[in-house]
Amino acid sequence: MERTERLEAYAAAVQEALERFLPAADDSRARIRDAMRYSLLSPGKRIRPVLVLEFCRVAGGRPEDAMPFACALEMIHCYSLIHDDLPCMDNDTLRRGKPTNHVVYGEDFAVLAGDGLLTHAFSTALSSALPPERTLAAVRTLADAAGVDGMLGGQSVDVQNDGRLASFDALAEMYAMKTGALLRAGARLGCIAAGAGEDALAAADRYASAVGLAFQIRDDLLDLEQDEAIGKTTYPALLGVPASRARIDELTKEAACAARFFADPDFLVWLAFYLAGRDV
Ligand code: GRG
Repeated sequence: MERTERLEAYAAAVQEALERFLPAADDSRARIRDAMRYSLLSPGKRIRPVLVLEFCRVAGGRPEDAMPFACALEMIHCYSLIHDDLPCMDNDTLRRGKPTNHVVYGEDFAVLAGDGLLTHAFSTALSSALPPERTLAAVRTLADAAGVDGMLGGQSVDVQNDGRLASFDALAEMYAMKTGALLRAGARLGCIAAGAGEDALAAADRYASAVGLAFQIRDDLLDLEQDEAIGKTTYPALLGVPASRARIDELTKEAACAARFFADPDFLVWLAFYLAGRDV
């Protein structure tokens, strides 16, 4: 299968599964269900679930067995975007080419939709038919990645410092939590679903750590092009644009090297380069 075809096939399978895991219903809670579906089903790149499915495949499992973990991770990512867009955070009005959740449903329902997705992520992961010890490890991975030692921790450091970090190391640490934690969880969840050993988990972690930082530096460069993040500590603000681009190249090569632990790494290698050059 061509790499772009594989990416599209994964994204389509995720879309169909998300729809299934989050059914619509014309009941007294139709509004909260609608608010959750509005953001979850809107067209994201689905990078995190794609990592889950592909790491499951390269680690010797069947991608479809990892789908509950993949969808759970996308639900957590989507909750974070809804809350990040709120007036009390970034106050954004557009996301994935559409009005943000609070613009459509109001701040109250946007908070509830985020809470609903976070909670539903755990029941989705628990619906896995894999052996219980794998499901338990996946739930632990999701909780750790989302919580104070992961994405939420990174977001709170960012908010507390109003986007101005004291040092390069502090910035890198904040990014590793805010953006890196869910990407690392994606790679890890795929390996867990496949029942892979510690060596595979370590290679997956190296791959996703490098891809995660490259992804975030790319985001900084995109923000710079669009005059966003003015006055904030970012990679290009600290290192300059050429050195930031060079760092993305280095990290992408590191990711490719880590992917070669697995027998069939072509798609992961391509994905690392694709994400490093993305324009959205
Ligand atoms: C509010 C608890 C809480 C956390 C928010 C993820 C996050 C933490 C904030 C998003 C800020 C941001 C734009 C970070 C840059 C990297 C990033 C996570 C971009 C969005 O992810 P994509 O590009 O989005 O994968 P799509 O829409 O494709 O899923």
